[in-house]
Amino acid sequence: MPAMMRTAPNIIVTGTPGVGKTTTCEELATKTGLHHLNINEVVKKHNIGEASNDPDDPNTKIVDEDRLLDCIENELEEGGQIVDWHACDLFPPSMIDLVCVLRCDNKTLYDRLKARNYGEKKLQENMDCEIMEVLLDEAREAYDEQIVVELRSDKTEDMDSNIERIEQWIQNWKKDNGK
Ligand code: DAT
Repeated sequence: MPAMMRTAPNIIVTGTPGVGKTTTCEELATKTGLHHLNINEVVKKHNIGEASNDPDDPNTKIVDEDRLLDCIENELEEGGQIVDWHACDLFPPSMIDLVCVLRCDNKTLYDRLKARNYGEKKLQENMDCEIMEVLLDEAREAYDEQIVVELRSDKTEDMDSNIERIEQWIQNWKKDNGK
């Protein structure tokens, strides 16, 4: 469905676990009235994640992406979704208006993941993911480069300015699309 049919834009907030997706999305949803579409919650609610076989990491779920898309298709069509997920290339580009990739410096991310009691292997995998810019590459490959923005999320001030910037972008989108 073309963007102008949507009531409000669909925005993906992605990045390595711990960069600040959920905190950013929650505050953005409160400030803008858009809906925080937390994919972790969707996976739980519809029971579409299978436990991985990794004995070091029994809590990580492998998600059936086709079923996930079926579950959220209506919401994406309607628009006004802030999609919170650590992957982004499964969402159809025609339904996405902006992709924000949050980034975090190594030391800060390490501390945040440590505070979550991640095991050494999972911690290292996620650190590698951030260092190798995996999510940024994924976003740039899946979407038009013009709609992909990289945002630092090291400090509280970063989060505040990211939210302000996205709020402003939403207002402009609405003006441009006659909403
Ligand atoms: P994610 O959803 O990407 O896994 P989160 O929103 O749960 O990340 O944030 C992880 C922790 O880090 C949480 O305690 C909030 C904190 N945090 C995230 N981004 C931050 C920032 N820019 N400034 C200060 N704290 C931040």
